[in-house]
Amino acid sequence: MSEDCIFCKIAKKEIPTEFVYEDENVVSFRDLNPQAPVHVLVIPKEHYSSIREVTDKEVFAHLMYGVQKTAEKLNLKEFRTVINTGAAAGQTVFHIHVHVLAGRDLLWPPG
Ligand code: DGP
Repeated sequence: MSEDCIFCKIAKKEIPTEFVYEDENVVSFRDLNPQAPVHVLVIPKEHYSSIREVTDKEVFAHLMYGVQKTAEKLNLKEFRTVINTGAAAGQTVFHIHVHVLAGRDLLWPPG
């Protein structure tokens, strides 16, 4: 737990949040500022600021499993996953998270 980390507080249920998926390692929940009709964040319960700070490779497996289970729960067949690393790449919350986006044209690169 990192003090003042909003995602740690969500994972610890200190901020009431409806989870799409939860297991012993990860939770997922809807993004506050959705960029697509479906926009869910998958986070580990353990605090790591970004992909760069992860020291246990199991965390990556837990995150991807959380993505799979989240997609299953929401019946998503096609979706995009995004991980922003660092402010210049658009990271604003420094607790690693995987964005799961669906429900609109998500082809990349656009156009
Ligand atoms: P990123 O830019 O990759 O760091 O994404 C952070 C996302 O987190 C951003 O899309 C908005 C979302 N977010 C920030 N604070 C909260 C919060 O308190 N609750 C929820 N559900 N989402 C949040």
